[in-house]
Amino acid sequence: MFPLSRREFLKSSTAAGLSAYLAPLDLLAAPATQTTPPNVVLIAVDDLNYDAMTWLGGQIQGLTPNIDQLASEGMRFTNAFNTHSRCAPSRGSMLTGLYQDRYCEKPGTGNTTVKESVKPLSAVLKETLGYRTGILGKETHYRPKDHYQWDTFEHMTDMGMGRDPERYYQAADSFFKQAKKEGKPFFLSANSHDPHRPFAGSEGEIRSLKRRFKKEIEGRPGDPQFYPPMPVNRFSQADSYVPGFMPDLPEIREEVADYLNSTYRCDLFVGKIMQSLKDNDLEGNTLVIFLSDNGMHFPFAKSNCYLTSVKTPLIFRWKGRISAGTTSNSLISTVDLMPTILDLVGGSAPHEMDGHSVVDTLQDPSKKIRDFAFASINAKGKSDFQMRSIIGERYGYIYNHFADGKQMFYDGKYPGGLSLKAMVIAAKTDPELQARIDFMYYRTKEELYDYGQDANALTNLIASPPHATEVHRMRHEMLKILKMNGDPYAEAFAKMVEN
Ligand SMILES: [Ca+2]
Repeated sequence: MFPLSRREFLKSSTAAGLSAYLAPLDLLAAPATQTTPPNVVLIAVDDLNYDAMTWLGGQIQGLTPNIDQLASEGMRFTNAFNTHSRCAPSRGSMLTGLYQDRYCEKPGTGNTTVKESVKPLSAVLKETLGYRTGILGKETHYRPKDHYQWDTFEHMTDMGMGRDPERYYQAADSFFKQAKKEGKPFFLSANSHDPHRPFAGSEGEIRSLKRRFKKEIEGRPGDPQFYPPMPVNRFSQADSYVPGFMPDLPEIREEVADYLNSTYRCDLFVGKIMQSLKDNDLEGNTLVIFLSDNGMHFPFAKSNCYLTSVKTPLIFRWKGRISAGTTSNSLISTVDLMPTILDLVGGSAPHEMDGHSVVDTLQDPSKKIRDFAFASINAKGKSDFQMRSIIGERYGYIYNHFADGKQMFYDGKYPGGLSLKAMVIAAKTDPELQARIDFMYYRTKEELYDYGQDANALTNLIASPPHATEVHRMRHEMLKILKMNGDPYAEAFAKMVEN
C-alpha cells in the first residue's frame, strides 16, 4: 500500500545496480548551485470550503484569483483531506504528522496540546537544520507555544484581527528580510483568519468587534490597530448560492454572500504573501504549500466529518522543481504534510508519524500513497460529540460514537449563525427540513455515503443491501485505524460491529 519513499527507492535501486534510473523530476536531488535547504511557506487559511475553488466544482467566478494563480504554478490535489474539521486539532496534525489523539496529551477529548514526546515540524527544522521559524496569525492554536519554537510570533491582533492583507505583507516582508540577513533557510506558517466567522462586513463582525473593544466601531474611532480593513463588498445575495447540504433560503443565500466576501479578502491575503516572497527574490528556492484547515462554518460542514467538512484545496508550488499546472487525484491527508516536507528538505523524522511522504506523487501525480483519509472529532468545549470518519476514493464512512438518541451534537447555540436560525424557522412548516435538523443534532451510529454521486451526504446508505459489502469493508478499515491510533473508542466500536 505504501511504496518506498523516493529516497529509499534511490538507495535500493542503486544497491541493485539500477543507478541509471531517471525520475521525471528528481525533487530530492538539490541543484549543484544550491547550498542551503529550501525555504518553506505553509499558508493555512481558516474555514475555507474546498468548493470555493472553481477547479473543485466551485460556482463563483473571480472569487479566488490569487489562489488560482498559485494552483496554476504548481500541483493541485483534488482529493486532499484534513484530519479534523476544527481549527486547532486540524492544524496540530499538519505540524506533527500525527492524528489528534496521537499527538495530544489527553486522547479522546478536545485537548490539542502537543505532548512532550512529539516534536513539531517548526522545532525540528530550527533545531536540526538551522531554519528561522515564524508564525503569522492563528498563533494561539499551536500549543504549547514554546514547543513549536517560533523565532517570529505575530499575533492576530497585529494583523488586523488576522484579516488585513497589507499587514500580513509587512510582517512577511520583515520575516523574509531577517532570514536573509541571518543567512538562514526559513519556515513560515502564514495563517489568515478569513473566511472564519464573523464574516467580512457582516453585522456579526461589527457586534464581535464592539464586544471585544467596547468602543464605537462603524465610524472607526477607538483603537484602529485592531480593526480589520473595510471589506470589499464584492458579492451580494444576487451573486450568492446555497451549498447543496443546506436548504435554499434567502437568509442562507445572504449569509453565504458574506462568506464569499470574507473568502475574497482571504484571497487578497494569499496574494500579499506571494507578492512579498517575490519582492524579496525568494520564489526560486521556496516550497509553498497552500490549504484550508477545515470546511465553511455552516450546518453540516465545519465541526463535522462529511466530505465538505474535511476536504481541502491543497496546492504545492516549487518553481522549477514541481511541474506547473499539474493535477493529482490521488488521496492525500494533511497528516502527510510533515513527512513530505522533511523528505524535501532532507530532514529526519523526530518520532513515528501517521502520515507518509508524498514526494512520489509530487513527481508523478498518478502515484497513490493511501487508500483512505481518516478524520475525527471529540468535543467542542465541554460538549462531547465523538465522530470518526474514513473517506476513500468514492465512499465515506462515519462512526458517531456519541449518537445514542439523547446526546446532542453541539457547535455553539447557532453553529450556522443566521443560516441555522432560518432553517429552524422554516422547519416549523416543513417536516422534511425538521427531520434534517433533528438528524444534525442526534445522528445515528453509522453513516455511509457515495461521495462520487452524493458529495453533500444527503442519502445515508448504511442500511442499503447493495452496499453491504462496502459497509463491511469500511467497518474493517475503521477498526484497523482505531486500533492503530490507540483510540479510546476502539473497543466500543468493535463491540458495535460484532453485534
Ligand atoms: Ca478553521
